[in-house]
Order: sequence, then C-alpha cells, then structure tokens
Amino acid sequence: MRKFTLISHPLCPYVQRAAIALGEKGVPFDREFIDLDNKPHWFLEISPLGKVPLLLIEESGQQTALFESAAICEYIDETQAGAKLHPHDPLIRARHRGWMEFGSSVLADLWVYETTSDLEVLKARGKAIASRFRTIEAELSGGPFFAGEGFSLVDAVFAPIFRYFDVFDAIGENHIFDGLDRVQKWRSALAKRPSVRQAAADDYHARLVAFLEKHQSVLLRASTA
Ligand SMILES: N[C@@H](CCC(=O)N[C@@H](CS)C(=O)NCC(=O)O)C(=O)O
Repeated sequence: MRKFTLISHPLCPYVQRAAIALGEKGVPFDREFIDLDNKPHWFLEISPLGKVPLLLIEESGQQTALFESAAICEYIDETQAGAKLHPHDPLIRARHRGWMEFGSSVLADLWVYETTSDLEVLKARGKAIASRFRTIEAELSGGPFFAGEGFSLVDAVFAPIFRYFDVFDAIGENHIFDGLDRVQKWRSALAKRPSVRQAAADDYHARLVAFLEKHQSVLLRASTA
C-alpha cells in the first residue's frame, strides 16, 4: 500500500497541478505545507531544486521524493486507476506536454504581473498574457475542457492559472479574457470541477491578497483598463 504526501505551499500553482491530478484519480493523500521563506532542513535534503511540489511516496518502509510538477502528474496518471489524464496517442500526448509547458510560460508572465509595483510593467505583462490566451483560444474546440469531454493534465495546468484571475477580477478590471469566448467557457468549466475546487485552501483568496500587499503590487491600486 502506497502512502502519498504532497509537500505544498498554499499559493503555489504547481502544487495545485499535482493536487488536481490526485483528486481526478480519487487518490487519498496528505498535505504538508512549508514556509518557502524559511525552508525546513529536511525539505532541502530531499528537494533537488528546493521547490514545491514534492510528492513523497512511502511503500514497504521506503520513501521516494518525486519533484517537478509535470513528472509528478505523469507518475500519478501512469500508476493510478481511473480515466487517463494524458492522451493515448503519442503525437497528441506530445502536443499536450507542449501545452503544459505553454502554461508554465503563462505562469512566468503572471509572476511579474502580480508582483510588479510599476504600472507600465503591469500593462505590458497583461498584454503578453492576453496574447497567450488568444493563442489558446484558437486551439480550443467544443469544450468543456481543453481536449473536449475528457479532463486532461493540460486542464490541471490551466485551472490554477484561472484561479489567480478569480482574485484579480475581484480587485479590478483587467480585460485579459475579453472576446475570448472559448477560454471563458473553459475557465468556468474548470472552476466547477471538484478536483480543482479542492486543490486550493479555503483562504486562498485572502492569502493571495496578502501576497500582493507584501509585494506592493500595483494591481491593488490600478486598473489596467
Ligand atoms: N518547475 C517547477 C516549478 C515549481 C516552483 O517554481 N515552485 C515554487 C513555488 S510556486 C517554489 O517552490 N519556489 C521556491 C524557490 O524557488 O525557492 C515545477 O513544475 O514543479
């Protein structure tokens, strides 16, 4: 019997990917939250990059630490029962891996977008993110999910990205999804998915606002309209 523990941070979108994949497969797991500003010694010893998520797997007295969210998600998909989260066809699977990486590039833009105290930087990153979503709009078809009816790891990557905007939209207008009907429908379908809802803490919104305040984010005082 394997025991899973997800080493987490409450705001980390990469952690949420792994939690969503575990949730989709109905796998019970424990979560342990760490302070990334004061990383515990035991964590640094087992995390090669010093980053969350880590998935600790205990089996027959042995513990293995998996790192990197994409590797963790694929391991979960390959070893746990339930609907497959990666396509069977190698060509389509490779495309999905590409879109997962695309999601990581959106996260890189989002980091600057949410932490900058410079309005011009905020506007430029907002445009860059909107452009990324226009690219995705062209890739989406009937929905409700990225690849249609079946939930995939690409959905697990984008659900935490959309969760940021649930908070940003409550702060002010950003127009990032204007005119992107398919992206907006995809975003709403993901927000309703139980695995997505359960992947973040109940106080996520308040924590993200506190994070923005800590960084003196210009998002808190300016609309990019
Ligand atoms: N490529 C990694 C990125 C993980 C990542 O950037 N995690 C952040 C938190 S969201 C982290 O642990 N940062 C701590 C640090 O870089 O010191 C993955 O996909 O797992």
